[in-house]
Amino acid sequence: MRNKNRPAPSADNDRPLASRRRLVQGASLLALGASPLGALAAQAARATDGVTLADGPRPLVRYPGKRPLVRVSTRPPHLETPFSAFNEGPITANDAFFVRYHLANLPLSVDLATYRLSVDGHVGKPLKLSLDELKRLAEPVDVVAVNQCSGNSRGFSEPRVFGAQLANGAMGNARWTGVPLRKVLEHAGVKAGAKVVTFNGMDTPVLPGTPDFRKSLDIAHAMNGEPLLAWGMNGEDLPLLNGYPLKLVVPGYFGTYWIKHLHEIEVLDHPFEGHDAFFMTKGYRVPDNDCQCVAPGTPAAKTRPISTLAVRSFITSVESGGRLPAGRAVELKGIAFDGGSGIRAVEVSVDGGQNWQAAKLGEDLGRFSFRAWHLPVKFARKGPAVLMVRATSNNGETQPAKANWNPAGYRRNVIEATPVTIA
Ligand SMILES: Nc1nc2c(c(=O)[nH]1)N[C@H]1C(S)=C(S)[C@@H](COP(=O)(O)O)O[C@H]1N2
Ligand SMILES: [Mo]
Repeated sequence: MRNKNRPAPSADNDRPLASRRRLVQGASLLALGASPLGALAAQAARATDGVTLADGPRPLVRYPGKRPLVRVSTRPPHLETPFSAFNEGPITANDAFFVRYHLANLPLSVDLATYRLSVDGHVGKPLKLSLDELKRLAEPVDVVAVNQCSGNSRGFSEPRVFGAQLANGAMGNARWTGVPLRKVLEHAGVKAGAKVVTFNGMDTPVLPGTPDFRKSLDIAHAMNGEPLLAWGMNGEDLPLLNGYPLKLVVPGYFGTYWIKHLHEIEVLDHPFEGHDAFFMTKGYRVPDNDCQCVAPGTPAAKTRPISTLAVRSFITSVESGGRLPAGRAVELKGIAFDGGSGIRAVEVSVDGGQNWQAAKLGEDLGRFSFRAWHLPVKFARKGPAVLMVRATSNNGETQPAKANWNPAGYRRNVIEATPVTIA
């Protein structure tokens, strides 16, 4: 039961944490010295990202190691990638990658001399590893995978839903380098009867009543070779705000499982329950049915933890309200992705969904990655036009024409419509 004096924990389906307490001072985020985290965000030159949702215009702000990003909230930092960054290619640059935290006591620096990853619980040999020891534990592997927030695009939900009003910038695609979680668990010797594996990062709640941000994976998933303990992002160390020095990467799964500043792994021989399991048992849940949706405005009778990404696609070369020339070839460009079967086809409509043409797919960076697409089109007439894009995955899933709705605004994947002017 929720204590009345307790602030509501900020799951992506909940109201943002409202606490007036100042952030612990004294640590330093990169070279900025001892400053409250809020002050680390400098207003960027351009005022807003041009998207206005229910919370009003969204300023661009600058954090250490980041280009100007869209401010969703400051404490804890919640920053979106400006949509134009997705037109730079299928890999999202580290300095453009979105940032999401639930707890305001986040590590402002991490000292590798004292950092340790612990692996314990239902194992034969508990481990305490420095980052160097982890790197030597197994052959490093790479995976290109999309990290997308469950609530990405939630701000477009109709009727409106609670939670951070996000546009489409709470996603990104990177090449992650690390060791398979399986190798580390094998090293620790998972005992018979293991059920789930839990993950915890170094960030902690400001108030004692707020649950810690912990997530879990079923033992079979944890051992299937896909989840990675990653220290590398696009060939560099993880940016601090994206989880330095170590992040759990769960290809195909929503970002909520991708624990940042990972320092505790625990194997359980029983279900993960209680206060510590808030973000599994109360937050980040979807209606327990095929569409993971309910009739708009209604509650879900039965829920389950959110899991894999739904198939999606975007036009990136022109944004809503943009202008394109009439009478000559225009190259439309964009991205598509799904939860891990890979993209089979991308189709584009330039007439509001009446006719569809197949786009050309770009380089295949792996089934968990953004897949670039492009298509040359020509507009004969001047005036308004509505562009649309629709992806189909290798497992046959395609995007709905009408948005699915659920109370948290999770997993939105409606076919995007981009109104433009042909001039
Ligand atoms: N330690 C920690 N890890 C976390 C979170 C958090 O609050 N704390 N938020 C999760 C959520 S909901 C998302 S969407 C992703 C965002 O990853 P990013 O900030 O690296 O983009 O981090 C996940 N991992
Ligand atoms: Mo998220």
